[in-house]
Amino acid sequence: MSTLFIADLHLDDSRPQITSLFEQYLAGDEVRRADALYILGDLVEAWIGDDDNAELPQRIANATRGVRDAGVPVYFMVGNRDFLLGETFAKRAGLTLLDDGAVHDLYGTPTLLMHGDVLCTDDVAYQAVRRSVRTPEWKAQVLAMSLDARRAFATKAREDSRAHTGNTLETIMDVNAEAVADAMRKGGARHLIHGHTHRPAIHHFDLDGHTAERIVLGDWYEQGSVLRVTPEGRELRAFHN
Ligand SMILES: [Mn+2]
Repeated sequence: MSTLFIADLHLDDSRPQITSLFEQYLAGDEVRRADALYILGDLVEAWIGDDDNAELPQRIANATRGVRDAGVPVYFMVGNRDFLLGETFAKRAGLTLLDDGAVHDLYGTPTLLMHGDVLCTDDVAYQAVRRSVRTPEWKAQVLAMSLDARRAFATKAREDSRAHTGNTLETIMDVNAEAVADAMRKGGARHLIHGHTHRPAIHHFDLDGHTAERIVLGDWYEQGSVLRVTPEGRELRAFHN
């Protein structure tokens, strides 16, 4: 029995070896024997809409569909790079969409699942941008643009993001401890799994007199990274092909 968690793959045509690693991993025994696979956001570097006719979305759909067809549920939560991913692609790719902040039972342990960006409350500039682009109006406006215009828009957004990341202190881009505690209280969970910060670790801390746990998933820029949860424990590891 095992449940697998991945996030922040940032799949992109500029890193073809990582796309291959993703396909190999999803076709392999660890995934095919799992109880479920969770993808907690930023699966791709940029998502311009479910109608994107490029090769990468099709390869992703084939890979996740294969897992689903093998009888392993694949859960997907959007991140800040792929929040335009919707039901149309989810259906095609065999994904079950999850809301950010969903609580799932993992072998008897209620566990809060998040992408992680909403926890970075010290980054005020980012949170303001997030609020403005997550409205139905903004999404509708962008999705009404041509695919070419959206590709250009995504390139610009990535440059802006890189500039912001380069100009912002490391501590500001990490999670805020109070935001973490609030989210866990609200979810009624003492276990949290998230990605986004690219700082893979298993943290323990006190939450209202109880030991709480926060697991941060690793990114896939240069290798694979997975959290494997079993009834006996959990293991966070990086791997190559
Ligand atoms: Mn992210």
